Amino acid sequence: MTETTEIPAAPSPYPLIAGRTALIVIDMQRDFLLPGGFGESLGNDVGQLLKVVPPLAALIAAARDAGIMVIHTREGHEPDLSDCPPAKLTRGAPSKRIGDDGKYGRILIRGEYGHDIVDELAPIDGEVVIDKPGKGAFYATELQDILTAAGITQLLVTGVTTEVCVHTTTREANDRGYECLVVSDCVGSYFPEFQRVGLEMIAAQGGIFGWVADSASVIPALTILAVSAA
Ligand code: C5J
Repeated sequence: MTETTEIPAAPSPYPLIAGRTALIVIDMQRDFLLPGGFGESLGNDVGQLLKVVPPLAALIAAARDAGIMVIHTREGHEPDLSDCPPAKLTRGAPSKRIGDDGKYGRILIRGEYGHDIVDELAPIDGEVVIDKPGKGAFYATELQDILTAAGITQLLVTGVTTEVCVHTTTREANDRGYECLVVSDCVGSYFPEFQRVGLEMIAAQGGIFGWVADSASVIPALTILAVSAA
């Protein structure tokens, strides 16, 4: 049985370890991705994020087949905004703010349609969904306790946006000792330049806070684990 395999990655091969690996899917929420939603109301091109959906759906399917734990996150706040710092709520001059009524319900508010994950990537029964008030998935959440209880040391990181919540979560995880591989075509930014530089930053300096590989490199390794586990 193969329990460890290597994924070709930058800056060096990444150790994929059965039973110690989780796939984390960050903030693939309607508010960020759908036309007419919050992301678009900020002037962003949501097409840059929507193109992540097909490769990420394939990666999630491969992870499920391999028995890899899949964890989803959602950025958002309580209806009374008690967990939204004023500095986050009032910053800038957007046409719509967190908590305002948007096309998909109150923006980034838990329980609203827009706050939930796009249909194509919906969690299945038994998968963990972390509701986070911040950009990082460790801040003010139960994520670390869940990973510790499951014996997870390796994280495959996906979702949006590359330079904000993906970076923040990867940096938080790296500081806590997790080995993070960011899957390049399964993360997305509204800004192509941020996508390119954001990925380069992770693997620079010998992998300063992680590894980077595309899903075409990750899925075959997951398939090896799936076949071995069968
Ligand atoms: C942002 C996120 N960009 N999920 N959220 O506000 O990256």
